[in-house]
Amino acid sequence: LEQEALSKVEEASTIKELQDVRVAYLGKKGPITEVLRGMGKLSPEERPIIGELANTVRANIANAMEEKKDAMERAELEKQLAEEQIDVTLPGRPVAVGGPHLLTSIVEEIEDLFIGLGFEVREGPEVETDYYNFEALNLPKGHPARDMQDSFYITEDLLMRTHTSPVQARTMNAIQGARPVKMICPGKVYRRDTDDATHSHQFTQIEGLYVDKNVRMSDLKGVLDRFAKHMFGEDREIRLRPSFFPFTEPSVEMDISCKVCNGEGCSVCKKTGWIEILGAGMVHPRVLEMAGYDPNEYSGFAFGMGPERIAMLKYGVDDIRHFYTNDVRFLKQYHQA
Ligand code: FA5
Repeated sequence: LEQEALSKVEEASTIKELQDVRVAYLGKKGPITEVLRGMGKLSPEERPIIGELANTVRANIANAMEEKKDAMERAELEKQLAEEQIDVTLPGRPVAVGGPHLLTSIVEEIEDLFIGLGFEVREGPEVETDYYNFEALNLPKGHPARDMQDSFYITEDLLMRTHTSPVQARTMNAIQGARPVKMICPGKVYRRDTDDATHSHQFTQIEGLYVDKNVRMSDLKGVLDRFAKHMFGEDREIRLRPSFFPFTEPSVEMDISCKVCNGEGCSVCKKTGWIEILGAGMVHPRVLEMAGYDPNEYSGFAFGMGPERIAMLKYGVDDIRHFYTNDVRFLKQYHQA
């Protein structure tokens, strides 16, 4: 019996089979239990001999099972370890890493420059009231200059802001002439412009405003000159041309001298050698007054630029739509390592 059971244990190839052998030989209905149960019928001389024999057989079978079970578990573990082995010498799989959008990088670069010049960064709502977008900027209802910025209206009094200039009005209005202001405001703006290589119906602007006692046009020119040289190189010149904005007087547009250099030398990027990048001027006395500043005491300058156009010039991007179509091949070219 013992031999038979041991060879069954040996043959068992799964834990389940081993369990079956245990039930068959050592279980309640198994032969050994039966022998032990029948002990009472034996003579007193036979009892210890048979008892001891039965117990030994039981212990031997149980030990063999235990060993077999251990061996099976070890084999299972080894198999698992072999299957799950990691080859640390294999090359890693590259993970796709994103990076800031070119426009984000340009805006941050401009912000850093102006923060260094003492400007605070402000924000304002993209859904704006007619009052702040136009009226507070000296553009009353019916003013023909409203047509310069064709607008997306939501209601009669609410629209998608057409420029970042309302944030000037909001900032000054909150202070009510109590102290100077020196801020820039980057953000999205919206116009009913037809999309083409240099126009987008939604684009970015960065507004700048400096109001204090004795702020002069030469301060504006100095700040803009620093900006141009920082963004495009120390050899760049700026030129201010007379222009018109209802919220500034006098108003100017700023051109920057532009050279494009390649292997064959340098040439100017436009026939004139100058390219326009922003609008600016001295804050109109009416605008100061409406926001609670005394124009006899305070003066200021303001400017508004389009960072897409600046990035296009700086990096030779030929179409503004590249900023908004999210073609990864375009975006990747400008990721810094
Ligand atoms: C304005 O929006 C004035 N608020 C700027 C200003 C601020 C003047 C403060 C004076 C004082 P303008 O409409 O010219 O001005 O737009 C300013 C800049 O935004 C332009 O120089 C250009 O760089 C950019 N821009 C204008 N329209 C578009 C467009 N459709 N797509 C992309 N960029 C545009």
